[in-house]
Parts: sequence; C-alpha cells; structure tokens
Amino acid sequence: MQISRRQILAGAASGLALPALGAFAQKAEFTYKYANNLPVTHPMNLRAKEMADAIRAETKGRVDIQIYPNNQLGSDSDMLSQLRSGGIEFFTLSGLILGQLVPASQISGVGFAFPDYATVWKAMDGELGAWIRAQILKKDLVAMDKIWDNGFRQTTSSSRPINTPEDFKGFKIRVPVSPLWTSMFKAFDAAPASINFAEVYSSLQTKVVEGEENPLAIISTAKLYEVQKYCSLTNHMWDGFWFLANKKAWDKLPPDLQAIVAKHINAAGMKERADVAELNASLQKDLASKGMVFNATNATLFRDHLRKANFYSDWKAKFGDEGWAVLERSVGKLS
Ligand code: X2X
Repeated sequence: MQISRRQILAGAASGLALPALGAFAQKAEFTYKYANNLPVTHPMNLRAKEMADAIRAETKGRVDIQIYPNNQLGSDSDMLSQLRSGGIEFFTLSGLILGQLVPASQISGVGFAFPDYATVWKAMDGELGAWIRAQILKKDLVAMDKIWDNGFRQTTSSSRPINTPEDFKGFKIRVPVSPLWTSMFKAFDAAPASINFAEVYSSLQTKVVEGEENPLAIISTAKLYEVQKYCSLTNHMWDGFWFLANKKAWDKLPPDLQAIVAKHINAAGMKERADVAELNASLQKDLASKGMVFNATNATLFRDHLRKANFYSDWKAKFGDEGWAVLERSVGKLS
C-alpha cells in the first residue's frame, strides 16, 4: 500500500484502529504488545499497522501484534523497563536512549558521523549494525536486522536561530535521556536538559527549555512547529529506532513464526525508511508555511568545535578501540 505524504500530513491515520484487534484476536496463540513513542500519523505507526495485519494474516491468526503508539504505555524509560520485564514484547527505541542499558548502542549517534543516507544504510545494514545488535543481545534484547529510520536531526528554538557553534552557548535545549546526547550539547557549551519525548511539547510550551532537536518528520507529526519558531538545519546527528524484542518472548515463538514475524518487521522498516526520507526531504516548505523560519549551517564549523572540545576522543575511549574501529571503517576518520 503506497502511503502518500498527503495522507501522513492529513493524519489519515486517525482511522488507525490501535491496538489492532483483528478478527483473529480471539484465536491468537501469541498476543504480543508493540509500543512506541511516536504520533499515530508518523510513518512508523502507519507501516506498523500494515506489518501487524500482514503477520496476523500469514500466521493465520496465530500471532497477533497489538500496537500501543504515542507513549500510551508511558515514557521511553517506562517502556524500556516494561520490555526488559516482559510487560511488553516489542518496542522501537533510539540506540542513544537504549544507551542507558547498552552504552555501545549510542555509537551510531556520534555527532556528524554520517555525511548522508548512503553511508548510514551501508553502515547500519553492515558491520556497524551487526556489531551494535551483538551488544544489544548481551542484555537479552533482540534487535531486528533492519533499523527503522528517525532521520537527520535539526535544531529548533523559540528564542533564536543557531547559525554557528557559538550560538549554542547557554542554549537551554531538551535532549532525549542519553549520555551521548547530553555530552554532545555540553561540548557546545549549551545547557542540555534530559526529558522524555512524552514531555517535550509541554516543556517547550512552558519555556522550561527554549529548544530541542529532531528530524523534520517528528517536528511535523508531533506539531512542534506550534511551539518553536526557528529551525536550524544542523544535521548534527543521524538517528534510528531499533525494533527490539524481549528475548524470552522472542524465543517462545517457534522458528517458522519467528521467520514470518521478522520478515514483516524488517519489510515494514524498509518502507518506513523510504517514507521518512521522503518526508524529511520535503517537509521544510510545509513547516515554513506554518511559520517556522529556517536557516542553513556549515557542518564543518560544528564538527571542528566538537573535535577541539575532545568530544570524539572522549567517546573513542568510552566505546573502546574495537567499537571505534568499526565506526571509522564505516564512516571514515573522526577523531
Ligand atoms: O525523543 C526524541 O527526540 C525522538 C522521538 O526523536 C526519539 O525517540 C529519539
């Protein structure tokens, strides 16, 4: 099913019946919960609904995945705890937020590591992604092969545009709960505040923070343009969502059902990547029509600032020689 940008923007997903209780629900051998933190209009939820329907159909109702979007089951921190305990069986989470549990999974968020999407997918579908998934498995979580896309992150603000690294000085910016996110904005001499996404809109509205950073698809679907004036195209980080399974729950599925479930999760992830890339490439005009003021930036200035602040050398020491070597084989020399 082709999902048009108009559908996504028009929130056609409001017809998205979540949780997806299909005709098979009463016969399911495995009724599993999948939770996420994104609005129902985000491509993640549009594609997840398709995925759940395809899994239910191909397993003839044996596997019923019920979707709980938009922080319905709590904050990212709450949902990660539920995933670890088995309260939910699936959860999509940025590798950087997962860093609270698996420090190595933050490596894909190193500032300015990826110059473009071609480099992202070569790395995340290759050696770097495999290395990260192996670290995740050590914590009894199974990460599906194809990471879902969040996008290249931009900086928004209610107070002022960010043109140069110096503009970050003292900037009260919300960051997701992650040591690397905090460290990067401290390296810019900003004032980062760790806040779960569930509280971002209200934190911006009440001016607890003056800015945040997210890809355009999130700025649009979470309506952050209603509480942010400026959008500075910093592209300071690429971010993705691992589709995570509780290992005990995953291992309960017989191999034939595991294969069907994994196939459709990964296929949905590939479609979601295409949706998000198309949105992130086309939303600037729409957001500008909603009043946001855009400015371009020079990535080299920001990257040089991070290097001078020892951000790369500090994180090379934290990830270790093996992990850093995998990263630099994927993206080129950083430190
Ligand atoms: O919390 C965020 O900013 C978000 C929605 O992009 C993530 O989940 C990383």
